[in-house]
Amino acid sequence: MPTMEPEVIERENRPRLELHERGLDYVGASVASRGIDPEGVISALGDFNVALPSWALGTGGTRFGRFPIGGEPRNPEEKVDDAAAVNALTTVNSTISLHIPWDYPDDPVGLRAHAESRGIGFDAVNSNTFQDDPRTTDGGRVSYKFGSLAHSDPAIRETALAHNYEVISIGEALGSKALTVWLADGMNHPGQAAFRAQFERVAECLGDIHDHLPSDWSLLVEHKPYEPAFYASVNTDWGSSLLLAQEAGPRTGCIVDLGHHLPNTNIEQVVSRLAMVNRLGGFHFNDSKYGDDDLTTGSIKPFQLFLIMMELLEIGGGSPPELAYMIDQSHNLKDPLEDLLQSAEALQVAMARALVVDREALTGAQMDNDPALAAEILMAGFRTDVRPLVAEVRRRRGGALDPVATYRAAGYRARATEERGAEARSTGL
Ligand code: PSV
Ligand code: MN
Repeated sequence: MPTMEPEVIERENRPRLELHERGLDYVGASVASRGIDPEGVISALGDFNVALPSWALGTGGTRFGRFPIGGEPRNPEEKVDDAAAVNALTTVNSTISLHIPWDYPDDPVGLRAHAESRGIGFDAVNSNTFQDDPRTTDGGRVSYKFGSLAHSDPAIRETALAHNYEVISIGEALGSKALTVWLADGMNHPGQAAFRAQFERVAECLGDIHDHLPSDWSLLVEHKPYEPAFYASVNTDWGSSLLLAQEAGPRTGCIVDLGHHLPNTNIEQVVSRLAMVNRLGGFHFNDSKYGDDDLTTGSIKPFQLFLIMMELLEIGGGSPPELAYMIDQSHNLKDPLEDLLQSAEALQVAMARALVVDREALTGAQMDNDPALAAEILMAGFRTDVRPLVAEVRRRRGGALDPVATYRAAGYRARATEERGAEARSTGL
């Protein structure tokens, strides 16, 4: 199995170290001048772990095609290996989120042991009732074409519930602590179904799932305005998601996927509102230009990402709160591992920028109704080149100063391709 050897990381770090240390001194001094301890920033960043999605370790595609890259992981074990390679470089992606049945583990206990040996744990497990698969559709006897938890036929709702229960038991064997439910249920045509009846069926089923959870688990519900339901999704927006979470039970939180909002939605405000009522469950990070584009995190709207991090620090009292953080992207052109490395860096950079904002001064400017000063303080954080702080987190934990360059120098993709084959295909959409 291909691995990311510490010696290679160390070798690649060596020539970069001097410049890194100079940058670190500079940013440390500039942050300290704002009364912020750079060591506190480094430590908070180290605690900000973001899970990797099993389905994004291979190439993604669109309905117009897919262009596999070679050496893609062929099973959950190989996906864990690739996650471990990413984590060896970044040190802040030590968990993986499995999608069932895309990543149906034949031996969950064995998979867990394999993951543990690679330093990888299991984040939320995801059920899938948006596709027909004999393993989720009662051996192919039912279809989710017209919905799953919202379906008018109780037998189909039961089948979808049984699938969710099975995913929970797989997750228990893996050591997961949450189930994420994203539903494709809705309508493609006006008049196709009744809004209220669909919503009530989903709410009731989510309540059943909630009550089925092990006592230390939580349920995460994820909204999305459209696709594949192009007229109306049942869980269409954060308001619907909040209502569903409230109806389902106290251990239900809402997932905010950055691509699942109508254009120009103020996502940081959504984050604040959900947190205010204790229903912010976590994030699916990606970026979006037009819709659910699943592009590299921070590549289109880095300022939005920074403002979301500002809200997270507000919620966490100055450090990232404990939520389910995950990357959810589709890597159509880039090597998926390089795209994940870039996304991990973007998340750390956005969080670091928020951590170096002088929050006390910002609150003062807000209370004094001084928007110009508030902007100066906010932008001082956003404009700080925090990359040495982020790189220092990695360096101290044996990670790479330059993850993408190190990944390339290690020849990981070539080794994976040699081992798994140029035609190896990963499961996922
Ligand atoms: C739906 O678009 C989504 O964001 C959900 O999280 C799915 O589980 C994931 O993408 C994978 O398709
Ligand atoms: Mn998502």
